[in-house]
Amino acid sequence: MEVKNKIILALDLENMEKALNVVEDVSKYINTIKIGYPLVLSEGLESISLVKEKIDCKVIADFKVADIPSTNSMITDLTFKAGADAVIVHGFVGRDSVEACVETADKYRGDVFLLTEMSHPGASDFLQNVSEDVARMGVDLGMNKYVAPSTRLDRLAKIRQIVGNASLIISPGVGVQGGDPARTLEFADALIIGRSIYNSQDPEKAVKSIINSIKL
Ligand code: NUP
Repeated sequence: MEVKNKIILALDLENMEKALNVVEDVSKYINTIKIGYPLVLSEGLESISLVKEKIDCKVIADFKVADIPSTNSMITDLTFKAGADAVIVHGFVGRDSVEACVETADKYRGDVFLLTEMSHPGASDFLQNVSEDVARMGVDLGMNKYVAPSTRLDRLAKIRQIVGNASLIISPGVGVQGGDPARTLEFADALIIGRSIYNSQDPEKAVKSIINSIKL
């Protein structure tokens, strides 16, 4: 997965027309789009194919899959059938649940991103205690794609250390949640950015200014 300009657009909008306008605005600079519950629950699972018809891009389905193995398999299967290129999966539910997603994704040659520690403050209540073990489990399973927070760089650095330099880490939390793009990219391979782009009056300009801040 080659993320253009190291920016993944989080398309958390509830209206397809608005979402497609943002996608079109940033299409020169972005080739990877993350779609999650806000868009899919508003506009349906076909949101994935509609976005891919609009611009040539990869879609990461942010469904934070966290169920028993058989249900995880079904969710993953439906996600790739709908045209997604990758799915984001929670690790805290355990090895068998994650394996179910990986096995199903393999049938579609799809990618699975393992969510280690989340970026919001509440992640330190419970998730932080297990996030290093989650990352180690991912390594043990031979996984090479991870999500880790830009809001706590010490934690991001630790997770990078565990998963190694050959793994791809994508990092949410830049902008509105407080993370810094350039500093995050010292440890992560790409940034997941939503509100700073789609809430901007001029999404293209917002993306360009983030790209400039990365290059400094
Ligand atoms: O730990 C995570 N933090 C996070 O913000 C894992 C995520 N998947 N996300 C998602 O990244 C979140 O659901 C949203 O889609 C995006 C960040 O958006 P924003 O804070 O840039 O608007």
